[in-house]
This record gives sequence, structure tokens and C-alpha cells, in this order.
Amino acid sequence: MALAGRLGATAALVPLSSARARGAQAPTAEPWGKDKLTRLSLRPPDYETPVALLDSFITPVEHFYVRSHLPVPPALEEARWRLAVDGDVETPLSLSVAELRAMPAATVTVTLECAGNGRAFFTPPVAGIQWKKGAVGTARWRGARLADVLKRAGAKSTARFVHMQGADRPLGTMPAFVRQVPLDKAMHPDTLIAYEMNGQPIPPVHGFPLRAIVPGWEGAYAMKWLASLRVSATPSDSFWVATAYRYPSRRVAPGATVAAEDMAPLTGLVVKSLITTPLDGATLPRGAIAVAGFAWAGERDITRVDISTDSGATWQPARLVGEQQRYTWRRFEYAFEATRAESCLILSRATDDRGNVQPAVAHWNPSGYLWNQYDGVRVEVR
Ligand SMILES: Nc1nc2c(c(=O)[nH]1)N[C@H]1C(S)=C(S)[C@@H](COP(=O)(O)O)O[C@H]1N2
Ligand SMILES: [Mo]
Repeated sequence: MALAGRLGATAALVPLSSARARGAQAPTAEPWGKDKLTRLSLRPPDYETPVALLDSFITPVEHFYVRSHLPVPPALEEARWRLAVDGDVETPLSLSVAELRAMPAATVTVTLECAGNGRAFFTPPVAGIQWKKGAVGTARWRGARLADVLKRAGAKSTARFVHMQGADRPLGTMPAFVRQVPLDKAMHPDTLIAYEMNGQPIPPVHGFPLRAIVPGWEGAYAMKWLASLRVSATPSDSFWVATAYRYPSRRVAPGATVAAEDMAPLTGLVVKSLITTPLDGATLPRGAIAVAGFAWAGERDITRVDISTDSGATWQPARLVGEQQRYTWRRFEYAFEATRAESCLILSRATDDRGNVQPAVAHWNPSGYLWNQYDGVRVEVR
């Protein structure tokens, strides 16, 4: 079905100015239905979610952050879409979305987070989009297994990587967005070529009609507008694989220059927590104060979250709510009595099933990735 048909009457593909001219939306309307988000860039679209809107286990599409290096490709049409599968395979394929929908379907709920989430908090500052806390969200993804597609194409025994490319085209001198998944992660049954997000066709800005879902790994693996899979014995020499999305193999001093050979590709997300209640800067009456939020650790499970209400002097365990689902954030809750008027710093500190604990100060790195120090909100008790 053509994209316009799926969108119905929404103005998602209409430039901002004509949407205004038609009077269809309020003057502040953002494209892509992201009115409630904080815009960091219009073209390409980059939006972060205010913490107040991250208070549900599943993040609704209208609240889901957007990170794009390049503008959304024009004229996205499901009926004409083809996914090329080539390189080191017995049988190169050109798959339609209908063919992918006819394959066995899998559904995986995944907390997706941009590797640059929290970059704004590094000292010294790091260049790049200055994400604060909201380049993260959780959605239910449904699609075909990447492994089934690779089996159908017959990946050769020399295959070690799958290079992925989207249909978004470079701006100026910017290189095309290419990412690669090592073969073992590509063959994992939870790694998907998704065509649905939260039970609906994937919205245009989130990768319609197809995107990769590489559960637990930093967001840039989740290639949107997926157009090409190239199976290869060798790593991609694309800028986005060979240079970007790399992290020092050893701890480095803040502000240090790190040699290329000391940088390794990012893979899984690290242990992290986010307090969603109360909000930073809230004024609260004395008495019972409820604290809640989410903690996640990529492919790892969360085993505990501790809360401090005295700036880190003492810590108490929060209650973990519900079951841990692999690859998703875990809800935590905590309550305490505020007996006197004061300015109170509430901190959260998560631990994963490997015993990794959030650091008090995030590890600085040249691209400002994986910021994960204790979360903190300051509230005024009156
Ligand atoms: N084709 C394409 N896929 C992409 C990107 C992009 O710029 N182009 N951005 C990546 C990055 S850096 C992230 S964090 C996620 C963001 O997904 P979202 O916009 O659906 O939240 O998409 C990834 N997939
Ligand atoms: Mo990202």
C-alpha cells in the first residue's frame, strides 16, 4: 500500500509551511507527529522525548525519540519496496515486503537507545547532537527473522558480517549511512527485519516500511528504511563503521585524544537508570514522596536499583516491578518520607546481572557515547 494511504489524513509528509497554510494543525505543529517532543534538528529530523513522557513501559509512537543522520527518504512505497540481499551468498535475493510478511513472524519488545543519549552532560563537552535524557524508548517490533532471510539466501561459510544500508541518501559530503552486524548477532533469532512498531506499520520517520532491530545493541544498529543487506567476509570500510560509533578499549582521561587502533565498535548498551517521577525541579509537599523510573542494560537483565535521597551518602533498594523481559527496561519504585523543608537530590543507581553498576561519573570518551552515570533529580520539599 502506498504510504499516503497508510497515513490517511495526517500531514506527516506535508512540509511544515503547507500544513500551516491549510490550517490543518496548530502553528507549533512539528512534522512526523512529534509535537510533544523537543526538536534538536528539523532536517534531518532529531527529536528527544521529555522525561515526563517516558513514564510508560511501552513508549507510544508519538512520544518515541527520533534520530536520523540524513533526511527521511521521499516517496516511501511499501508495494514497490525491495530489500536486496547479496554479497557472499549462494542466491542473491530481492525481497518485497509481502514476501517478508509471508515468512514466520517474530515479535520482540526492545528498549532502543541512541549511543549519544546523555552526550550533553559530558565534561569537557563533546561535539555532536546534545542529547540529554530522552533519546530512549521501548517499542514492540514485529517482523521476519534476519536469520531466516540469510538462510534463504544461503550465506557462504566465509561470511562474517552483514553490512546494512538504508534508503536515506547523503547530504552534501556526508557519507551514506551504513552499519554492520557480526554474523552471530545477525543469526540470533531475536534479530529482526521489522515491519511493525507497536502493532502498526512502522511510521515513516521510524523507518517505513522495513528496519533492522538488533535487540540490546545501541540504536544505530537499528537501520531504518532498510534497503540492502550485503553479506561479507570483511568489515565495511564505511565511515559509520570504520570511524564512527567507536569507543576506547581502555578508560581514557577526559578530553584525551585516542588513537584509532585503541577504539573498538560499540555493541550492547550499558547499565543505566532514569527517574521519571518526580520530575527534576518539582516542588513537593512534606510527607510521602513516590519515586519511580526505568532501568535497562541492553542484552543484560537488571538485578537491582538503589535509591539515595541524601545526595549519595546512603542507598536503599528500590522495588523492581513486574517480570524482567529480555532487552527491555525494568520499572522500579521507591517511597520515602520527607520530614522537613529542604532541597533534596534523589539519585538512582542500577546493577545488571553481570554485577555492572552505574558509575558516579560517566566514562568520558571522544564521541560522547554511553553516558550512564547515576540519574538524579532535585526536588524542593516545602
Ligand atoms: N537509515 C538510517 N537508519 C538509522 C539512522 C539513520 O540516520 N539512517 N539512525 C540510527 C540511529 S543513530 C538511531 S539511535 C536509531 C533511532 O531510531 P528512531 O529514530 O526510530 O528512534 O535509528 C538508527 N537507524
Ligand atoms: Mo543513535
